[in-house]
Amino acid sequence: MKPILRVLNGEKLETVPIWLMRQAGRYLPEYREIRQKTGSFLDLCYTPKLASEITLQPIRRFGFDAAILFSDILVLPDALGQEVWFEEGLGPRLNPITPSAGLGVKALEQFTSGQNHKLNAVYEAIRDISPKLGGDCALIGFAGAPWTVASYMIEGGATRNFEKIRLWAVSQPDEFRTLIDLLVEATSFHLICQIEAGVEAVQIFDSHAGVLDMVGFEKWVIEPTRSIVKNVRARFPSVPIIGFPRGAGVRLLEYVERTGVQAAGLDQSLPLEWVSRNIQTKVPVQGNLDPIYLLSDREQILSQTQKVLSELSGGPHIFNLGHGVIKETKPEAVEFLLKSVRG
Ligand code: 1CP
Repeated sequence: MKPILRVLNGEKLETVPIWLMRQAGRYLPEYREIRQKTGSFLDLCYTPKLASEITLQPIRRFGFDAAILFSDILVLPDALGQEVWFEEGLGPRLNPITPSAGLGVKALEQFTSGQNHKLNAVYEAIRDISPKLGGDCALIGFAGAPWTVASYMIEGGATRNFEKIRLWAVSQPDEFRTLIDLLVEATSFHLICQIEAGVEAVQIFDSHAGVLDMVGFEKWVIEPTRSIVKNVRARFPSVPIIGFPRGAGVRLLEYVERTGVQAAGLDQSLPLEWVSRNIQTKVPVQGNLDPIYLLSDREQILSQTQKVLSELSGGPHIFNLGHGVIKETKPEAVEFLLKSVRG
């Protein structure tokens, strides 16, 4: 079994396997070159040959233990019929949905029946990548969690306060639940299709889980994730599911226990001593190194990497960052990180 999959199945390995969130992307000159030649970011995601090539770029350059499919969490609302585009410097933009206008169930039916299915290009990319990966490198698929995806759908893009979505969730919880239920179905379907196409593990990114209070966290992070895990397991009982509820803090414990994810992603805010006692005794863990260290000097990269490695040495561990690689990161720093982890 490939090292990452062994760890996800609970093994503790002498040499800790490594991959990085956003390991493909703008810090790599070979990515920028393709990006410049192609119309839009979504065109990259929907052109299987390009998405495949970009997925493989960091594997060729660094030899990570896993490739993460090059795509985005926002292909889902796009495929459901909401307009999504990416503006240079501004990030993702969407035509925001409102409680009354909402998204219809028809969109979901069309989506899950495969008619006008934009995401077929994503699955085709997976089928292109799989045979090109070396023996020990696993392919990871992913989706955004319903709360995080809904935040972009309702706010219309990146936001600091998430006030529109938080207000909608507390003032019209029934309508909001309809949206979340729709996303649970669509996300489960999207993950299952990725596994059918060849990914060997999946990660659920809940990047904005941390803005909710405890009531909201239960309803809109834990419950939907638990349903997705159940749906995917019903089809593929043994494909590992990694949950990454960023900003969950101590609620990560409840998240792990109640959602049933097979491994936990760690943001950089979590104290590793707490993680090793409370989380790593239950599931394999991945992450935590603040990506900012990769913009710092080698001494810091080495010492902080060793700190993470030693604090998580008591159980199954996959090395990763606490969030995505920052665009200004030098490829040499990533190279050095890999050397530091592999010794
Ligand atoms: O070239 C460009 O300008 C596009 C930059 C870019 C890239 C490389 C975006 C826009 N998305 C991606 C790829 C991407 N997004 C991957 C590919 C695989 C890899 O990790 O290498 C993945 C897994 C994502 C997931 C994603 N997209 C998340 C979850 C993880 C996280 O970063 O918290 C989120 C929140 C998004 C939305 C998104 N897409 C792009 C940007 C800049 C953002 C974030 C916007 C914000 O700050 O809210």
